[in-house]
Amino acid sequence: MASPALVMATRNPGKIREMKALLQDSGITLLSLADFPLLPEIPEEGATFAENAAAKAKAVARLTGHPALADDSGLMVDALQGAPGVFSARYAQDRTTPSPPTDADNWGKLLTELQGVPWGERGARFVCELALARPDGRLRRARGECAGVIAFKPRGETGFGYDPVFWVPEYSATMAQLGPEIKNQISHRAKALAALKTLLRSWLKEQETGGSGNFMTNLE
Ligand code: ITT
Repeated sequence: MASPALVMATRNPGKIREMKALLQDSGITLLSLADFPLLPEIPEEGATFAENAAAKAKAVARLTGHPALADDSGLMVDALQGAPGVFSARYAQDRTTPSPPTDADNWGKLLTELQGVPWGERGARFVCELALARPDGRLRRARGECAGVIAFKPRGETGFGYDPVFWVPEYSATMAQLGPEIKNQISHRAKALAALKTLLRSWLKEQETGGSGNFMTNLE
């Protein structure tokens, strides 16, 4: 019997790599948006991580006919009143250049904004909102957070996004120095996914046995 399939509703390779590692022993076949090239781009227009994740998961589940897992995440910095927040991926976007900023552009801008801010005021947290949607419209969400401090300079090579400047006090290292094994134990993404795992298994079991909902692929 084919193993049940879940579509990861993201184009971010860092998120895909981590979700794959976090679900590696689950027996779930993981599909990504690359498996559905005809899918339209789903705009992120919500004011919160939760709204964006829900909109992405619902659209992808409806269009593909598979349960979909969307991740809207970002970094909230205390000294910047929660910025860059939902704009984390586009923080250093330059209006004159259409290409999206690189991770280094984004954390470079963050370090510039925080110049002169002392260690004690550099608190921040990563936030991850996951939304799991079924093709019939049912939706569940989970949130995970990971607290840290914005370092004065980047360190480490692993992970993605703001990891090189995110200092994890418990390990006296940046997230990018910790490597995937430790990151996947403590991250905002790992915590949110842990809260959804039981439900995920039961929904996929229903899919496998044809229990409920229409799981036919709508994009053939
Ligand atoms: P999708 O919308 O296709 O999922 P995206 O990169 O546009 O990809 P988001 O809008 O959720 O995703 O932006 C999240 C940004 O927050 C991401 O680009 C990173 O810069 C940052 N981020 C999220 N999780 C992170 C993590 O675990 N480590 C470092 N940075 C992270």
